[in-house]
Amino acid sequence: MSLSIKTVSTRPIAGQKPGTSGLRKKTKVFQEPHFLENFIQSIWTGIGGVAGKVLVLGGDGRHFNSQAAQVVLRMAAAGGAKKVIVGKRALLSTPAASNLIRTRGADGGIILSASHNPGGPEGDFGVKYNTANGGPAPESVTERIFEATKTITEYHIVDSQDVGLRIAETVMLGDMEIEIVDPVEDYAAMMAGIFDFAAIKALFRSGFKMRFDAMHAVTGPYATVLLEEELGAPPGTVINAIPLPDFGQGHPDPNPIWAKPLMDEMMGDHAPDFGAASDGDGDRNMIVGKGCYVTPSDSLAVLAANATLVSGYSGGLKGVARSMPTSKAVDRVAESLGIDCFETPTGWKFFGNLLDAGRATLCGEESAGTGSDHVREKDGLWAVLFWLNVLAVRKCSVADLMTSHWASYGRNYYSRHDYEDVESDAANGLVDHLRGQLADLPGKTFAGLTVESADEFAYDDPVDGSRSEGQGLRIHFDGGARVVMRLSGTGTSGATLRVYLERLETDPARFGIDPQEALAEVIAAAEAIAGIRSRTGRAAPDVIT
Ligand code: G16
Repeated sequence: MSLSIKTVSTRPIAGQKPGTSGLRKKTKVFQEPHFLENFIQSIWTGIGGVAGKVLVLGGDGRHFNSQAAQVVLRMAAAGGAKKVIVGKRALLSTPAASNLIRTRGADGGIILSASHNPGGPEGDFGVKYNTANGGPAPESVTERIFEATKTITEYHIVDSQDVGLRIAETVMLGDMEIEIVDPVEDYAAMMAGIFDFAAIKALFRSGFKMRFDAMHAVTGPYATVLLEEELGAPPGTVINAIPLPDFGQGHPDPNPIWAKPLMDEMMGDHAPDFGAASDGDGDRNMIVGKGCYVTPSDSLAVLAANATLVSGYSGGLKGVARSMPTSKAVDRVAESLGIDCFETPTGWKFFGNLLDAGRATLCGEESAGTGSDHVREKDGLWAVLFWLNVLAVRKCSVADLMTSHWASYGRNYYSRHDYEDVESDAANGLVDHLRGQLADLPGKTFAGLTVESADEFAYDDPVDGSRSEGQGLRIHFDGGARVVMRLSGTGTSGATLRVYLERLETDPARFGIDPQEALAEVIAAAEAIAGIRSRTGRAAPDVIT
């Protein structure tokens, strides 16, 4: 049955340039007339039309998720899409969406999420397009989408009622098929194929205790099925398991600041053996042992060093990759394994070519993202299961595992200082000023540290030869310490300055220092070089992770 297609006149709306990970704006902005529709139509234009294509659709369940999903369905039908595979209630975690795109041979997918940004009417919303490999669209595609947003004059949408998305079934919207799927099933099956579930079950049977904080976001249903139903962790292991449109008014970013209740429990006297959390759309993770927080950079290094203990990676790693600001802990593991370690710009999309070409198996970012070639997104629960599998085999605590890891490779003390919602001109002024100084920095000493080299990171993709410039300012000091500064590409108001600080320690007697203390000189040098306080008007960072 054909439905009538409405053609709606519109005009370009400023500010629709996709950032580090899709388009993110205040929810209210997305709800303004034509804003969402303009962007979706521009995606169709940017990908050469949607006619005859198969798409995957889902989101993290935040406020406006359901309404936006209905708009995408109507516009896909109007554009002549053949089929949309959509998660029940329009829910899909980002890694589950990536998996579905790949296993179903879809042409691409739309993910409705602003990831770790808060949700709700006053929070943020986002839309991301992923390509047929299951990964975030590369810059060449997002550029075409952005170009289309600047010239759009009309969009097309079918006239129809909302499609019921509560039952897994196949329905038609005009000539377009809609397959509504259980969001968890395929993902859980994939995890069972990678990890040794019997070993993890035995770990839980032995009395191993875990707490997983789903932060009222999309991983709740995934974690409940996998950890409690399939792996036998006691009920109550997963907390905040029901996805809520405003994430229970929380900030679904799994780090020691925003997952503070979990951190407090893990640092307390009666802490479980293992704690973990995930973010709004399920691609980030936080790992914490009893009394022992593991930085995302260290987590990547530990997974790389122990990968062959896990059946899905028992054949070894082809290579590893990390974003440039991520600590160099994994570099040392790669060196000892004799495999390549690639350094990419911030943004998961930059790992796609390396994974597709079989040059990297594991990837990770300091921003709580870890993943592998099983999908083309970072994957929060996958990282948690990986850790559980390693602990089940090594039969030791997280703290002991970290101590032995540092004894082998040294400890990369690491911290990120974020200055949020800084006035854009001030933030750009700071970066411009620092960029102007880079050439003169080598040889100069700040807070006792002498600059060895300083530059602005540019990435030449070794697979397709594309070049991405302006990817962060980096200052290396004699002795291996480093400061990186860049502006975030995921914020929705003002600018967020990220200052990444790192120093390698090889003396085992100094492995137990508080990271802020261990990095005190590096922090002071960053301030002396960039004048962060005076230029931002802030006495201290808003968030330290
Ligand atoms: C996104 C990207 C990540 C990036 C992170 C932070 O994560 O997918 O690759 O590291 O943002 O980016 P920025 O420093 O520019 O804010 P997510 O979890 O928000 O999709």
